[in-house]
Amino acid sequence: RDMEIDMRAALTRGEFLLHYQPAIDIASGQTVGYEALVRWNHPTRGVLYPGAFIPLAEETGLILPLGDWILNRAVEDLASWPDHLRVAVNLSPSQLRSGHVLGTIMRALAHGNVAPHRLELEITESTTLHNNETSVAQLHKLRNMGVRIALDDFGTGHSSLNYLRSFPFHKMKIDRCFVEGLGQREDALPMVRAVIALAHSLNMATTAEGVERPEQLDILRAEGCTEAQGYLFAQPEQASGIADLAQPAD
Ligand code: G
Ligand code: G
Ligand code: MN
Ligand code: NA
Repeated sequence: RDMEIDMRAALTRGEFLLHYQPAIDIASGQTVGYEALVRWNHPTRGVLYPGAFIPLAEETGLILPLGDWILNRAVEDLASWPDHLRVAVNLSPSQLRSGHVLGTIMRALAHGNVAPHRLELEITESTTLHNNETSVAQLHKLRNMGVRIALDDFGTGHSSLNYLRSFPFHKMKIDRCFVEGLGQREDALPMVRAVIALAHSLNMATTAEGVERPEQLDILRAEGCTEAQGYLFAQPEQASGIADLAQPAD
């Protein structure tokens, strides 16, 4: 419970921050956007990663104010970036179930005067999503506005083929456990190839996560994967440390 009290205080004290990791278009080599990843600069425990506090935030309902803060900050940051860049924000299922995320996003985009297609929402499968009307209705409205919707962590056991039928996602993010073995393990390539073919046959773009070695990128390029993210390109870091995020002077 101490952690819950700390987390409430952290929101008012401004202890949360976002790190950004680039997504690279594989064909052109250009950065096309950044995924926002939340961190908590805890006063005594140092910088905490999402695994250490998101589950508790979900249990206690604090994910709603925290999620709003994340969306507002990410869109505010995006408004200051060059127009060709997107931001991707991870959503918890409970944020969608709550029903107010649509309003938060519409206000944030309007306030920053940001085109909706520059925002991408990353959704992980949860069994509650397909049979929850509020979640599905909001996702459809967001998609109709032009916001992009990505299915995160595909293939991890939280996602199923059936899930792909429940919503027309723009993009599939291929979990790094599939990408890891490329060029090293024989079973890696057939899996990645099948996942890319499945996504593309459903008109979804693909992002390979956790790309760490040049040989992985070469294979992904040959397989027609759309985008790549991983330590090969950059670790997540604060926006202020990323040169590409400065507006070009004209
Ligand atoms: O670097 P990393 O430890 O940041 O992120 C681990 C996982 O935490 C991500 O895969 C993502 O699912 C989750 N995560 C990161 N940032 C956010 C966020 O802003 N909101 C939610 N709900 N989850 C996040
Ligand atoms: O689940 P989600 O994909 O949203 O979170 C991405 C997570 O993966 C973050 O915790 C991020 O720090 C981590 N990550 C990003 N690139 C790499 C990589 O190349 N290798 C590894 N091991 N982790 C990565
Ligand atoms: Mn993600
Ligand atoms: Na992921």
